[in-house]
Amino acid sequence: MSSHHAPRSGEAPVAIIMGSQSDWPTMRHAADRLDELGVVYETKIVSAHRTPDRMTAFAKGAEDAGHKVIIAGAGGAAHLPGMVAAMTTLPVLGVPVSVTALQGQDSLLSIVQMPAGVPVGTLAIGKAGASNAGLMAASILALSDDDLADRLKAWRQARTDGVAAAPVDDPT
Ligand code: RP5
Repeated sequence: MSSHHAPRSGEAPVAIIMGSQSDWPTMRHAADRLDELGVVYETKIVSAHRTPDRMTAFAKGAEDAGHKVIIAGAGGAAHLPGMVAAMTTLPVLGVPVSVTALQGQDSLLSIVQMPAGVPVGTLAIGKAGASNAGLMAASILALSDDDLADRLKAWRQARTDGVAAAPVDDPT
């Protein structure tokens, strides 16, 4: 029996936010994992630099909106995850997106090196980081949702079971 309290209508436990439309091809991999695990989420474009008021309203209202975990992706001078983390105590998972000549190294360093007291859980650059942010959001929610914990374990087991014992010439 799950101890999870289902979200009220319209509430999404996970918010996936990103600085730009151009981040979506990366950030959609977080959404894909949540879809596979049956976790409800919202997606929003929120830019620290271009829409700072929208960012502030989102971060200050995130808890009241019913969000439990925030996934924030941004490229370049990626201030979005850290600025959102400055305005909420919800867990913030930061995803560096590779969109500039520096190929995500810039956003990784912008996101990861937070001052003590304002944590951002920083994932890998790009698709792998977005995908793992989705999985990590699910594992956080699974702490209080036994059914989700079972789905997450099954998801991981399926990946394990999908690894062949030996390589073949043409895997397709
Ligand atoms: C960042 O600048 C966004 O997160 C995006 O990764 C990057 C480039 O944005 P666009 O110029 O493509 O809108 O703020």
